[in-house]
Amino acid sequence: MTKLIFATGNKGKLKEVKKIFADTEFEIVSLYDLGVVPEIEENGITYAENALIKAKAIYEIYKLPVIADDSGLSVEQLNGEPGVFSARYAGENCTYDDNNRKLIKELEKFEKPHFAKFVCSAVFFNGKEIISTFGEFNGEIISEFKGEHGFGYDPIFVPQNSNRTLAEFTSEEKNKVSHRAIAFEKLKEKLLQTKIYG
Ligand code: ITT
Repeated sequence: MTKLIFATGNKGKLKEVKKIFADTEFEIVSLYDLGVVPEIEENGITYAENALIKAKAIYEIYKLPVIADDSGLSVEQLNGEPGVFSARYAGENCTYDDNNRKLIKELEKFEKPHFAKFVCSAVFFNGKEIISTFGEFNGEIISEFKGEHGFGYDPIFVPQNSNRTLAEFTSEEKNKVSHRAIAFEKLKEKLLQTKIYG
């Protein structure tokens, strides 16, 4: 097995990405497995920059191949917000619930539907090579919470052509269609094609 450290403190992401790599020769090692989940300052302007900042920070500690993702929600009527600030939309140390309530409140003054998309920029870094991929997932934000699965904005995000929120999807269903699934499936393919890992 080839070890790949996943540079995330987000357990929801970790669960999803572990499943995506489950059928490969890659073993996803989490920061929790390693016992330290460092605070990394995400001061990039784009998702791709932030993903690489996380990957490089963890590579510098362990000198092993790393994958990372930076992701978020872009709402059309809010000109793309919360965007790269999705994790801290309602302020430092806020909960997913705080973020969802703030978003619903912000959207009260706009007509429905509130079109939105999740985006995910995934990256691999092994000290030399960088591989980046991207995934998007369209839907709309609703003003009530539904479902118990997933994390983050999933309970208020209804994917296009669905009548359920993403939190009502099972993890298997979400992992077939989500922004993260798209980005990491592409990353997996590129890693297998190029054989540069290690
Ligand atoms: P790491 O940086 O440690 O990976 P994080 O949660 O801070 O974890 P990001 O900076 O990439 O990750 O912010 C992503 C935020 O966007 C996340 O906290 C959610 O609020 C939201 N988000 C991203 N993907 C999501 C998904 O699949 N479902 C729901 N919300 C999502």
